Amino acid sequence: MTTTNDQLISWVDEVARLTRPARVHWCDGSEAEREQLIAQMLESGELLELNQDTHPNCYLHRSDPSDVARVEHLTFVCTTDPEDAGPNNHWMAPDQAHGQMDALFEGCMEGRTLYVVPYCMGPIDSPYARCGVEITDSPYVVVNMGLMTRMGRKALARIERGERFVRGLHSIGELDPERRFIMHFPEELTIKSYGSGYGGNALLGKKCHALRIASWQAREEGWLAEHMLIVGVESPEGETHYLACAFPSACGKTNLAMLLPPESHAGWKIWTVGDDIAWLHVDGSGQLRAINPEAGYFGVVPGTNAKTNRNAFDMIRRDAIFTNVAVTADNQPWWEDKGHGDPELDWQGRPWAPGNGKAAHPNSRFTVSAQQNPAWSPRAEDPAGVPISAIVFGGRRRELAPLVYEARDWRHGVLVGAGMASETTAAATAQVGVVRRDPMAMKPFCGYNFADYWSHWLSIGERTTTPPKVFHVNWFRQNGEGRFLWPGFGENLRVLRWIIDRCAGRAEARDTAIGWLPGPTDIDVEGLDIDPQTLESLLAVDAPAWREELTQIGDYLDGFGDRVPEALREVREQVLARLK
Ligand code: GTP
Ligand code: SPV
Ligand code: MN
Repeated sequence: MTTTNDQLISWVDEVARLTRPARVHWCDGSEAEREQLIAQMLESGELLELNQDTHPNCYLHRSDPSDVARVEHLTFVCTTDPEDAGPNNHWMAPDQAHGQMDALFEGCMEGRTLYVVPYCMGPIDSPYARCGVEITDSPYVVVNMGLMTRMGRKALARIERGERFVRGLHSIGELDPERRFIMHFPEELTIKSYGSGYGGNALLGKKCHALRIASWQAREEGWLAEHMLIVGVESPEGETHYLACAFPSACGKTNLAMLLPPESHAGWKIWTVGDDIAWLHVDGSGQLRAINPEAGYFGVVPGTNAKTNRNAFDMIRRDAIFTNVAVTADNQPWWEDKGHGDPELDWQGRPWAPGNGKAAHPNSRFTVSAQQNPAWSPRAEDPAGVPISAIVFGGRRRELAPLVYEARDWRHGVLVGAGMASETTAAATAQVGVVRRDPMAMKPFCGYNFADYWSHWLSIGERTTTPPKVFHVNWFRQNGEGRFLWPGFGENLRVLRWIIDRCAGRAEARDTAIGWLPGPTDIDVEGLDIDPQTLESLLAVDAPAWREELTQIGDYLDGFGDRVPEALREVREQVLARLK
């Protein structure tokens, strides 16, 4: 297989001259190709077979121990004008970045195969979908891209019809953290990634394309590329609302997108459209709609069990790739809070014993096709996407942020998103558990200046006939002993019900300084083991602490200077005034 697209041919030739691979393989995305790649990786040891009786077609990949998460400090946005990248990104001049990267890529594929991976982000016949081509020397990346995107012939056919495509060049290099960079050139729709084989650093369709480059394209073209799950909530009466929810990495998107209604909620159904990324458009009638650009899930493994997320637990028992989990004596995958079994070898393949710390890496992941999700929504293939009733922001915050509140209007909602903060997690290599500002859960992913991004968000609201309502949730409040106050997981449906009822004008709320909050009887807690004081503290607004928060948000916005939209500053002052 090759192509009729001259631009693609000359780019592949140019890259091959630079990287000097032993051979070039054009990926067609077929089952035979996938099987061949898996056989080859079993042979080389890049994949290990898991117990095929209990986990048919499941494999384990152990990544380099220094290469287990995204590397935000090595991720750059390279725009001509540094102001376009903004204080939220690391910046390097495009010429310098190309020079530095091309020096790393020189000869790096000697003895290896160069894979050309055409892919489509979004339903293959959707006008909202966008294509890309990733060149990589990692068969693990190819197989993961095959699960995570519409990869192969059909994507290439779209590109051959003449549409612009994102060029992503990737090599695992020497997997040396000192020779590792993830560079984005949004003006050229180009990505260069060297020295990592892990997730968001290497599967370039995901964070690099569908968020950093796409957010830039989205601003130019008038849409939004967001770090959001998309979920359909169907009531026993058959009414379905779709919500788009932005939570930072490892803060509950996959779990909420696949929520299993608790026994108390017979008749409710949850439909997963997407678990990580949403592309949002205002349609011809002024309705906000969303597609999921991805076709699979690259999900956090630890914590997944029959109680927290039965659907995910079942879904990963076949045709899944596990990265950095532990294994049991009979070669089944194992992780913390799996609920049964014991680890024999840890994620690095070392014998594990109690007291050795975690057996699975906290950022260990599964890769599976979305079609394996029992709650997968057929609307995920709808080229027009799904209509969005509400936007929900959320963070992981021990203190302060209540279980749920509603912004007064779209402008206030944009401030709520811009002012988000959350505790850091193992999804990125840095300190875990420190609260940091993470606007719209996009701190690591917005491909341009946040100040311009907030202006763009404001303009999207103006283009809708009725902007969706905006909410903020926090499943992660803790008591003094570090115990979660809210049961979370399936029980989060109770909060989604209040959100939907607010959208439909059916639910009560009380007016507070930070927005609309449910009163203690507005959320259905029947059958839940939660005492009234706990519920009260989950729904309390601590005015002095919020004054401090709004002051900090003001300082944060000031860091973006004059480009910050005036409307955002005004709303912040209004909220602060109400708190006094
Ligand atoms: P990324 O894939 O990194 O973007 O993460 P994500 O936002 O999809 O997070 P995910 O759903 O994988 O959850 C991350 C961790 O949070 C897992 O260990 C979950 O078990 C845990 N978690 C998810 N939802 C809840 C909840 O409602 N309550 C509590 N206490 N923990 C949760
Ligand atoms: C995240 O970190 O938000 C992820 C995992 O979804 S990764 O693909 O590594 O970015
Ligand atoms: Mn994510």
